Amino acid sequence: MEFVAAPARLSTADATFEHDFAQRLHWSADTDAAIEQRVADILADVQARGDAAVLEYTARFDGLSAESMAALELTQAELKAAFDGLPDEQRQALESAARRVKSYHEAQKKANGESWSYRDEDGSLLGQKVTPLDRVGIYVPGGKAAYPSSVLMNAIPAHVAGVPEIIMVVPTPKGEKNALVLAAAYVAGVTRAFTIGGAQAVAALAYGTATIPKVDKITGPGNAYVASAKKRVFGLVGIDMIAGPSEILVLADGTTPPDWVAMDLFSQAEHDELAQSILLCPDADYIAAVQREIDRLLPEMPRKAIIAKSLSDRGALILTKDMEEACAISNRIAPEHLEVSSRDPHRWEPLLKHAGAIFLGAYTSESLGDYCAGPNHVLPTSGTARFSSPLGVYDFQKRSSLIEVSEAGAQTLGQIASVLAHGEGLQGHARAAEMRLK
Ligand code: HSO
Ligand code: ZN
Repeated sequence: MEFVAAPARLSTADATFEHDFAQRLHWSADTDAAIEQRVADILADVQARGDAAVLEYTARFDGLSAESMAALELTQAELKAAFDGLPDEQRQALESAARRVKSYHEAQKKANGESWSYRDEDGSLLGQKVTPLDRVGIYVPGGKAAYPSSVLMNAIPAHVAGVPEIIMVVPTPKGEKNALVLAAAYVAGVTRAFTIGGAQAVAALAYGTATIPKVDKITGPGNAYVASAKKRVFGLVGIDMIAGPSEILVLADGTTPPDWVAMDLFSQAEHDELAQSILLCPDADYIAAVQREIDRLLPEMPRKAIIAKSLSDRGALILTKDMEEACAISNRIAPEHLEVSSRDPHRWEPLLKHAGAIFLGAYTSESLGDYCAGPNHVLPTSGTARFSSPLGVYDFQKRSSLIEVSEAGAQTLGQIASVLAHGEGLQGHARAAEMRLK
């Protein structure tokens, strides 16, 4: 079977551009009502029956039967054995990636994850105290999207934030364990791990069972059932985000070898048929060259069927008037990953406001960011980079305000508060402030 990857060819000069552009970008995260109902039932059942319900669903959905939940726990010795059993090359790569991801998140913590305070003119202390969450749950998908790199990207920021207990769940259909996922859990410092998944695992983490500890927040990607379960337990626990299919947008000035750009477009397209790869470029000849490289390289790709479908259904090669216009369109898309494949990326970077991660220059392949550059690969998708940020240390911390009013401060603030409290008709508030006035 021959596959064809035919991304839409758009030009901002065309009268139909706005219409075609809107059609390409459209993605609906609508969940199906049948899934919603099944998830609601599973959550209620796990809440009522705990371990017994989780064991039943695990046997039914994953073909993994066990007598007790304890039998589905992966021991630290098992995680370590998985790590020790890897080929040297994989062990070293995991460790190097983990080291770099850790350094990056340590810098992030230093820059915006520390407590602070100041004193005002009355000597009152005002500040913010940052504390880690006590216990978090990390959902790691099984099957075709079992990514050890995602174990690192979720667990390491939690660890750096100072979370003392990190509970990992990973569906393990028929009991077939993924050694790299287990090894990554070992390297990243996961506290406990269970071979459970789906909505039942999210429920177990959110409500707690006799065996699975109740967590304060659940992070990590998952299928439609997991996403729906996370939305439903939000409020009882925190969640990170509901991530959509992967996206890459390459902003090219035409100076990068076109086969590099073609492969970068493939790198996200190969994740999922719904993934989106877009090229924005002011040079029509270069766009044609990238399409030629797409055609040449596609047959070599093991995942060519997925790539061809993703590029043909959701991909686009867009000709712009100039680089400025390309930057403006990129901001409208607010992509998960944005590559500025240009000779002078720093000229364009100030114009780029909305993107989960920005990769500067021809050497900065997005795939390096997926594994080992250091920044997190859990990023806002579907335009949500307009208002949200990469997963980070801050997602595993919370802040408490600190206030210590001095005797002098009680006079200054007491008068203001008293006036406003009377204005709101709240006597108790007013008198609490007034009692401290001299
Ligand atoms: N690009 C994905 C993350 C990933 N890639 C994991 C490879 N492994 C996030 O959009
Ligand atoms: Zn990727």
